[in-house]
Amino acid sequence: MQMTFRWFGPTDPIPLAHVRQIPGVRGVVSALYDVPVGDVWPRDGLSRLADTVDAAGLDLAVIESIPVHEDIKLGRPTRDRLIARYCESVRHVGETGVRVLCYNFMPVFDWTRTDLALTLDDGSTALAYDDDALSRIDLTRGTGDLPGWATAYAAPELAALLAAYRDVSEERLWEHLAYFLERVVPAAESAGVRLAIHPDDPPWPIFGLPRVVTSGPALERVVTLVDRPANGVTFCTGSLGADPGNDLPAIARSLGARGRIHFAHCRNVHITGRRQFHEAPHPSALGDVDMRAVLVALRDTGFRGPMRPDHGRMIWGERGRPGYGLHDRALGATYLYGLWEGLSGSPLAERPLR
Ligand code: DNO
Repeated sequence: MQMTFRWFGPTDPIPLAHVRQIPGVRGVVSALYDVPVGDVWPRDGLSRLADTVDAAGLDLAVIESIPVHEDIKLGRPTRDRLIARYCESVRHVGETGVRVLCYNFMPVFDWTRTDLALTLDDGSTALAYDDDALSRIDLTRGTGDLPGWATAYAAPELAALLAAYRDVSEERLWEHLAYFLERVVPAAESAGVRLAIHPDDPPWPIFGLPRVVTSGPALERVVTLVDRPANGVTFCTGSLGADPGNDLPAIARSLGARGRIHFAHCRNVHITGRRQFHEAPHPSALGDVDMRAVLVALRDTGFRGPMRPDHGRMIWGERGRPGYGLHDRALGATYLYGLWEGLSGSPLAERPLR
């Protein structure tokens, strides 16, 4: 296992020098944030990013993510050109020496929450989701009202996109994912890159849009669509863990045994109702994810890939990008690192600092 930390590039308020000081963290998870969706990711931009990370004494371990253009998810005729460009980006990722590429196949919206700063008992704030609150969000005004990650869409553009998805059933979305993977997996394989699909977050349909990567059987289906080692998953405990029907250790065990977990996102959630949850500190006892059991499953199946703490709360007065402050994620990394050391029976391959 390699402990990593997400960094949002030079505009991230957290300097790489601080990431370097988190015990055991050697890998960085990052992306190019200035490439329009659908364009080829330039090789020189990627190597500049890798050099910046290198200069801080860290290693660019994962690209998260190259967004998949909506036309690909919609199965529009333009998809062939867009998929060819995606393959070229994947080649460039491989040429930069990065071995893992995380991506997702969620229509229109990436991870979605209804509250970015729910105050918990200890005074910290966390991201939260409530399906009833979601149903009150008015999308006729575009994405303006939506907290979270959303790509900004003006009202007419969003309305057109939502209308286009009315013809895309879950089965159609699966076909479009298969079409994409049939072309991208061979490119990844020859570039020496492992693809790691991120589960849908939350793992159920939102705003009437289909979402299919929501469970263990769904992840098994993804890796079977193109049954090659390069076609794997990001095992995200927080995304899958929002659905109490998902048995996380069992899913990790089964995908891990197939050698298809290429990246692990570890985060805890506390489920407070039907399709209602908030994020929690990483340790098992503080939420509904049995982190220890998940890590045991990863250990037993020989997981060797990058792992990162996922969303943290805002603590100690920190202000920053929701879910991506420094302090709580650093505590998460340290907890995960210790848990892993205890479970694996030996320290990670690290050297003492001078
Ligand atoms: C949220 C992240 C996701 C993830 C993408 C991967 O914080 O886990 O945004 O990066 O879904 O494509």
